[in-house]
Amino acid sequence: YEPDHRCERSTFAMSCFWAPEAVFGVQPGVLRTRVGYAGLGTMPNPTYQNIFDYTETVDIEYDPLKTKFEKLLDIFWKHHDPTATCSRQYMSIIFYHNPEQRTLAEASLRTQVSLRSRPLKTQIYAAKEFYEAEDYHQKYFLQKYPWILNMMDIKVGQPIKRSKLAARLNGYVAGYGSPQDFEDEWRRLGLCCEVVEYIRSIIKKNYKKPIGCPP
Ligand code: MHO
Repeated sequence: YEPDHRCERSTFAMSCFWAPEAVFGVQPGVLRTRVGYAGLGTMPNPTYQNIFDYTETVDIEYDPLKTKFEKLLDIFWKHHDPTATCSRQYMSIIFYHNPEQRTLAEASLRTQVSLRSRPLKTQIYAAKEFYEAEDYHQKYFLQKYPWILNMMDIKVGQPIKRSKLAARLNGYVAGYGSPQDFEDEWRRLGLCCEVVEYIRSIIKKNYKKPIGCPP
């Protein structure tokens, strides 16, 4: 696959990881997404059934010339409730990968504290081990549409985790990308007419009431 000359990572935990992967996947400048487990656990190799002290997390690769960490932070705050009391599995965490991300994360937390009346539960940690989740959690919403995966030759497993196309389509089918965004970009994505038609119909149904995580 083509290497990315500009690529940075950002990592967030914001409750069930299915929806955040879709939200971030469709943002301009986001290149790849995958879901997994990170945070306070110390045991090796957590799984969904045996998550130990880890937290559901989304890991993002982005092009820093096309989006900014600040923008991703805005999305983080907008798409979950950082004041909610949650179990360890569903904590609100910003994982920083370098000192700049840490500074920006801390500043944005201070801003949020000043804007909200309820105390925030969000933690800021240095990014450490990220354990990929099981295949069926990756691009969870897109996997509901095996016909699309088949048409675009996206295989579940390593390919769907690395696929830039899968990251975007997962966001669109989940309702996080607008019809206009899709019209502007489908040609660049290399989609054929039948797939475009089908995804249009799904966006029409899901946009503005995006699919969140069922309990
Ligand atoms: N209530 C959902 C949450 C899934 S999310 C990956 C379920 O148990 O299926 O935690």
